[in-house]
Amino acid sequence: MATLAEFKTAEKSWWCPGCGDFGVLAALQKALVELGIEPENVVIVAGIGCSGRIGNYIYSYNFHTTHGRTMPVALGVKLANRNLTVIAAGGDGDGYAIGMGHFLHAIRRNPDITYIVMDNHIYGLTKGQTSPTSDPGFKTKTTPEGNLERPVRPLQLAIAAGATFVAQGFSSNQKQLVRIFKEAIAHKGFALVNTISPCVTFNRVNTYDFYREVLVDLDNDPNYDPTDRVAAMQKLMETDELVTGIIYREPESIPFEEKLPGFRPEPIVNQDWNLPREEFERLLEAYR
Ligand SMILES: Cc1ncc(C[n+]2csc(CCOP(=O)(O)OP(=O)(O)O)c2C)c(N)n1
Ligand code: SF4
Repeated sequence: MATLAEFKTAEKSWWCPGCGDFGVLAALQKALVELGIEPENVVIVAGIGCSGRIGNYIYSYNFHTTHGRTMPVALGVKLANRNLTVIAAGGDGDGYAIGMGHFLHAIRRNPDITYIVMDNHIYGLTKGQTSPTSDPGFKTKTTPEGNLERPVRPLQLAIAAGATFVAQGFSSNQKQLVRIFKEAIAHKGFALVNTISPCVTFNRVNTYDFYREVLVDLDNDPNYDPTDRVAAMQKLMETDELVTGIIYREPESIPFEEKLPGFRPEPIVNQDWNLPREEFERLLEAYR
């Protein structure tokens, strides 16, 4: 079984000291070790952003894709080889601005992919512009007079789109984050883990202290039922999404790839795709 050290790479981190993304990285490596998954069976599909560097620091396969396109790439990987553990990761800009269309349609399809959004309410890599999750009134280089837009609420959107697993973690709550990642990876279907991951350089409002003050931990509520979709939506609306824990989980989820017509348990990558000559000619005929 792989150890924590075996999931680390020799690459020196490029993140600012104190960046929340360190906590996300550490929790993900720990979750993979505790689940007994081997590095050669993991594919990180990362977007563009500070957060997208996460794949460089995990010893596994890493597909650093273009901005906002983690979802179609991750789906392609999963369809080609469903035996792989596919983890998509990126920022709130990557997932909820340019990648928003892919995000909602990935949820509808429910492939067995874990999607970790490292949400810092700002564009970090491009040095501090307003993002879709930025608070109203938030002042940045693109909104010097304060953000005029209402923020996207990704957890409510995910529930409304039919998500089968929705959770929120906080990068400084390692114990809970490791548990959430383990459950998300083990879930049979699409698992969204929005992870609050403060940007200490460009966001001086949504800080670690701010979140420690306002976050409500669902683990402390024995009456909360994460299998009740309506209750999940209500909780998110009541708390304005300032919660951590597993918000919703559908116990009977069947992943997209298993519902495809002609599904065969053997991954496509291992199937014999040599067509007999006559069959190949017959297929070509349709295009002549
Ligand atoms: C197609 C395209 N548009 C815009 C950019 C510029 N760009 C790079 S990263 C980024 C946003 C970064 O913010 P986020 O996704 O929240 O990640 P963070 O850096 O905060 O982790 C943008 C707009 C790009 N690289 N490609
Ligand atoms: S700019 Fe922000 S998000 Fe990027 S590495 Fe630094 S602290 Fe992290």
